[in-house]
Amino acid sequence: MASLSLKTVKGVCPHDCPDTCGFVITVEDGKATDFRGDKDHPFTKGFLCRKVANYLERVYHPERLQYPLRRTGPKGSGQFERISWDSAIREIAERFQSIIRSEHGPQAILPYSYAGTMGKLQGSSLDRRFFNRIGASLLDRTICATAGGVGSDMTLGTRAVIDPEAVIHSRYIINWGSNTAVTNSHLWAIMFQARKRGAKIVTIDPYRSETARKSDWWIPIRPGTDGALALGMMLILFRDNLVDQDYLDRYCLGTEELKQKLFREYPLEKISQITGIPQLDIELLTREYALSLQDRGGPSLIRLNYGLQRHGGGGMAVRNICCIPAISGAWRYPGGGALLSTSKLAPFDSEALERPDLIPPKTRTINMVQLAEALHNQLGPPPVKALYVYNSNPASVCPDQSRVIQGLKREDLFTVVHEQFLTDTAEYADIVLPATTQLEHFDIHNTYGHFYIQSNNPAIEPLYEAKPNNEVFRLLARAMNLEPELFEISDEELAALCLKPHAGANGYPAAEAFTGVTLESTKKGPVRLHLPKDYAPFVEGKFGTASGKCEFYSKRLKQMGFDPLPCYVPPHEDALDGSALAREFPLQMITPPEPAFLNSSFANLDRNRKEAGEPRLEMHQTDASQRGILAGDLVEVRSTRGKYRCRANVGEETKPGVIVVLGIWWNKDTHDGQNCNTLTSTKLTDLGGGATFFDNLVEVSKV
Ligand SMILES: Nc1nc2c(c(=O)[nH]1)N[C@H]1C(S)=C(S)[C@@H](COP(=O)(O)OP(=O)(O)OC[C@H]3O[C@@H](n4cnc5c(=O)[nH]c(N)nc54)[C@H](O)[C@@H]3O)O[C@H]1N2
Ligand SMILES: Nc1nc2c(c(=O)[nH]1)N[C@H]1C(S)=C(S)[C@@H](COP(=O)(O)OP(=O)(O)OC[C@H]3O[C@@H](n4cnc5c(=O)[nH]c(N)nc54)[C@H](O)[C@@H]3O)O[C@H]1N2
Ligand code: SF4
Ligand SMILES: [Mo]
Repeated sequence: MASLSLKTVKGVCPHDCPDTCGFVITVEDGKATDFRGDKDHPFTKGFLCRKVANYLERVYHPERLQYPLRRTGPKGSGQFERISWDSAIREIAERFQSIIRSEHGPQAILPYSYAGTMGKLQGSSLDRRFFNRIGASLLDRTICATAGGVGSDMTLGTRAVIDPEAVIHSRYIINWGSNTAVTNSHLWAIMFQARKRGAKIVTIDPYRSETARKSDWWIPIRPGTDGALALGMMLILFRDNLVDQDYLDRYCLGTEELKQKLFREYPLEKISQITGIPQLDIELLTREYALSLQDRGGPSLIRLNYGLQRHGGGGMAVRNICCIPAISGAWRYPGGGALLSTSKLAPFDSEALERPDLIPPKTRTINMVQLAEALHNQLGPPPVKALYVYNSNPASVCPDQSRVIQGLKREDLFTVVHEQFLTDTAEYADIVLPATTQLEHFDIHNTYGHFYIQSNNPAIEPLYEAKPNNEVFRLLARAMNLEPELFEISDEELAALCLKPHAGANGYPAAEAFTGVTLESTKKGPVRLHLPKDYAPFVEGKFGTASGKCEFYSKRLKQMGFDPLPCYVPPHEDALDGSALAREFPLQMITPPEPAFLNSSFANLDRNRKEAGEPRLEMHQTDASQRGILAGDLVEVRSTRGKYRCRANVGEETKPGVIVVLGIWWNKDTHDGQNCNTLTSTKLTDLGGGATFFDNLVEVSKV
C-alpha cells in the first residue's frame, strides 16, 4: 500500500471567545483526520469547549459555501448561480468604481465586519487598508465591548486586568455580568481550583445562568442597575471604614468628592430599590468582599464581563465597578482586583497592518449597531449604496432586525457577503464569496482572556474554491489598480510587521511585553507575553490615566459632558420609571447567548441545534401565572420594535419582572423567520456607543 503523508499542525481557535484555545490537527494525505486540544497549551491545557470539539464537522460540512455565487432571484430568496472568481471580483470592482465616481462618492461604500475570526490578519489588516485606501465609510466596531472598554479607561486608563492564571490565589470571586462557566470555561476551571482552596464564588446576574447555578451564592439583580450596586458597595466600604486608606491616599484621585457624593445621593435604601437586592444582601456581599484577605486568606476578585454592559448605563456601570478594588486595596495582591480583558497587554502594531494614515480627511464613521439606520439612510449623506460583509452575520446579530432586513432588501443596494456558510445575511447578497476556515489559512492571534499569543498554521489547502479574507482584498486591489506596495504583501510578512512592538500611552501596552516574541516562536506554539508571573499592574498605582491615578474624579468625563464622578445611569427602557412604555411593556428582557452557539456561529449545525433544543425563553412563575402561561406554551414576545415567538420555560430561574430569551438562532430556524433581535433596539450605551441588547421592555402573551 502506498504510504500516506502524515503530519500534525498546531493552530488556534479563531472564535470570539476569551480563551483562544490551542489545538493540534492530524492531517493525512491532505485531509484533517483528527482535531484535539493542545495539551501543551499552558492556559487551555488540551480542553476544548463542546462547540469546537467537533470542529471537523464544521470544516467539512456539506453546506460549506464552495464557489462564488451571483443572485438570480429576489433578495432573500436564496436563489443563486455559480460564477467564477474572476467574474465575481470584476463585478465587485466595477460596482465599487462606479459608486466612487458617482455623485455619492466612496463613502457610499460600507464595510461590515466583526469577530468571525479574531485573527490579526484575517480579522483586521488588508481589509482595513483596502477600505481606508478607497475612502469608504469607516465602521465603528461597537457591537460587543466598547461600553466597558471606555468605562474602564475612564477610571483606570486601560482595561481592568490581572493575570488570569493568578486567579488561583483569589479567595472571594465575584462573577459580575459574566457567565464564566460557559463563555470563559478555562478561567472557570481556575476559579474552581481556587474554590477547592477556600474561595467563595458569587454570581451577580438577573438569570440563574450555568455559572450562577454552580456558584456558592447567586445574587439576582434587576437588569441594567449594576452601576447602582457598585455605588452601594462603595458607600458601605467608606461607611464601615473597610478601605485601604494608604492606597487611596497614594494612588487615587477624588476620594473626598466621591465619598461625599455617595453619602449625599445614594442611600442604601435607594440602591436596594433600584437594584431589587435586599439591603442585607448588599451589606453581606460588601463585607465578605472587603474582608476576604482577613477571613479567607486571599484577596477578592471581580470578574466583570459583558452582560452588564449591554444596557443604557453599561459604560458607567463598568467605570463604577472598576473603582471598587482601589477603595478596598485589592489591586495590591496577586489574584486581587478586577478582570475585564487582557486584550490591551500585547503591543501589536495594528496601525502597521491597517494603515489608518490612508483614511481621507473628514471620512465619516458609522456605528455598526446602527446598521438599521445606515441602510435606511438615516445617518446623513451619502446613502449606503454598497455593503461588504465579512466575519459577521448582521441579519442575525444586529439589533432591530426587521429594519436591518428591510434595508438588506433594497434593490439599489449592492451587497457582497464573504462567508463560510449561506447565513441569514448571505441570503440577501448580490454576490456571495466562499471563505476559508481556520484550518485553511495562516493567522496570528492576540487573546482577551490570557497571556499567550500564537500563530495559526494552515493544516489543509483551502476547500473547494474558498479564499481567505486577505486574499480577496489582494484580488480586489489588483482589479482596481491600487498600489501593489500596499497589497502585494504576504500574510507572514504582515504578521512580522505587527509583531514590532507598539508602545501605547502611559505604559499600556508596554513594549517590553514582546521581548523574546518572534514570528517563528509563535508558529511553534503558545508564547507567553513577557510579563511577570501573577502580573498585577496596579500594585503601586501606575494607572494609565492622565494623572497616573485611579480616577474617581475624571476630568476627561467632565470634558465629554458627563458627571465626572461615578453615578447611576438607568436603562433606556426602565421598568421603574412609570412611563407609558413601562406600563404597556412591563417586563425587562435580556438576550444572552445560548451556550451551544457562539453568537450565531454553530447555530446552523445539527449537533448544536439539538443541544439547544428550540428557541425558548425563561420567565418567573409569578409573571407566567399573571398571564395564564404554562411551561411549554408557545408564547409571543412583543416590544415596540417587533414580535418574536418561542416556547416558554416557567420557574424561578430569573427575577420576577425579567424574561431571558437565549440567542442567537438563525432566522430560518425560528417560528416566524426572525430571531430575538427583532425585539432589540439600536439605542447606544452612555459611553463607547455600544449595543444595548439587554435593555428592552417587552410584554409576553400566550399564542
Ligand atoms: N458558548 C458561548 N460562549 C461565548 C459566546 C457565545 O455566544 N456562546 N459569545 C462570546 C462573546 S462574543 C462574548 S462578548 C462573551 C460574552 O460573555 P459574557 O460576558 O459571559 O456575556 P453574556 O453571556 O452575554 O452575559 C453574561 C451574563 O450576564 C447576565 N446579564 C444580563 N444583563 C445583566 C445585568 O444587567 N447585570 C448583570 N449583573 N448581569 C446581566 C446574563 O444573564 C448572562 O448570564 O462570550 C463569548 N463566549
Ligand atoms: N440579541 C443578542 N444579539 C447579540 C448578542 C447577544 O448577546 N444578544 N451578542 C452580540 C455580541 S457579544 C457579538 S460579539 C456579536 C457577534 O456578531 P458576529 O461577529 O456577526 O458573530 P457571528 O454570529 O459569530 O458571525 C460571524 C460570522 O463570521 C463568519 N466567519 C468566520 N470566520 C470567517 C473568515 O475567516 N472569513 C469570513 N469572511 N467569515 C468568517 C462565520 O461563519 C459567521 O457567520 O453579536 C451580538 N449580537
Ligand atoms: S470557542 Fe472558546 S472555549 Fe471553545 S475552543 Fe474556541 S477558544 Fe476554546
Ligand atoms: Mo461579543
